[in-house]
Amino acid sequence: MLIKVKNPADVTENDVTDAQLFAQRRSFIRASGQIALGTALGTLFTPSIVDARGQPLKAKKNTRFNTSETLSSYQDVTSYNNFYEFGTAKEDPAINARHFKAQPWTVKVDGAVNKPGNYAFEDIINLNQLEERIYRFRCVEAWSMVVPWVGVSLASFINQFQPSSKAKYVEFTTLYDPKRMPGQNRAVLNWPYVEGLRMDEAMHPLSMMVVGLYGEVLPNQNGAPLRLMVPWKYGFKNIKSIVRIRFSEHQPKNTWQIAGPKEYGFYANVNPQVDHPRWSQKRERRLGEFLKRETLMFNGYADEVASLYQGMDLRKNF
Ligand SMILES: Nc1nc2c(c(=O)[nH]1)N[C@H]1C(S)=C(S)[C@@H](COP(=O)(O)O)O[C@H]1N2
Ligand SMILES: [Mo]
Repeated sequence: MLIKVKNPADVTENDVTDAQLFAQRRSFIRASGQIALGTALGTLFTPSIVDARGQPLKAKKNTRFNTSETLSSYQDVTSYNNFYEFGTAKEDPAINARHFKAQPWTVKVDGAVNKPGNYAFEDIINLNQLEERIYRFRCVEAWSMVVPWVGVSLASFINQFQPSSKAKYVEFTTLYDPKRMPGQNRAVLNWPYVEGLRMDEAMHPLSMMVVGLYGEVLPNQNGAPLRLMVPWKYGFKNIKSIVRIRFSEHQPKNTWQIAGPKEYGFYANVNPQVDHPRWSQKRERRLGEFLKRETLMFNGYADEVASLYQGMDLRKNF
């Protein structure tokens, strides 16, 4: 079934939070004891749930991908999330994904590829070859953060499957399991969540397959056990909890494009000159900061990626 939602901001908590989920959240907030109120975002209500930090991961700092900008706090990065499979409010994923089990995990690889198959997570991610990269991250909703991600280059990850010359695009799919992902019981999006990249975007050195952050295993709410990080694109391209990777000749339809084709395109490159139909994209609020800052073309990665889009009308290809 295909239900159209206008955009994340238009879905209020009341629309999507049933009584049971609400009760669960209340009792959790009571149990957690500590509640952080009044963040820079004003109305945000953030229970402090980050008590069980993840397992440490060994990762080599990749100094080529760095920034002198202040890192967003671990607390912000792990408690202010978009992951509609676990609820549509920013604090929902941290609460509702607490007991999600991201192991064992299998990824299906198919389509235009020489080594298709069902792969165990351990067989496609070498935990001894992880690197840390600090990237800016910019949500289409005009908030942003700076995060030390841990993972591998998406190119090296993809190359192990040997895509064929017919592979012009790569499509990623999130787990569909409403028992484990309670948000999928509501038709707020067309499940399962799907995203895609053009092959040259996927193979770009900035693109990353992420398995951790802040030197630790990826928290469930951030997309455990593996999610994309393509830092010059809006946040929604960075699909979480991936179970399928398909190579194809044709441009895939991504979930947000299906939900609102006038508002969300395939490319979703951060572009301050092209407004969202209902709000400006010129500025953004960095989590933890009060004053807005200017949004940079391609999220500040123009020198690296602008050539990928040479000759394309970025107003049409938004
Ligand atoms: N499967 C899935 N992936 C998803 C989403 C989602 O709802 N489901 N939300 C996207 C959006 S809109 C954003 S901004 C980022 C948020 O990532 P973070 O919670 O790690 O900051 O995840 C993206 N990936
Ligand atoms: Mo987003």
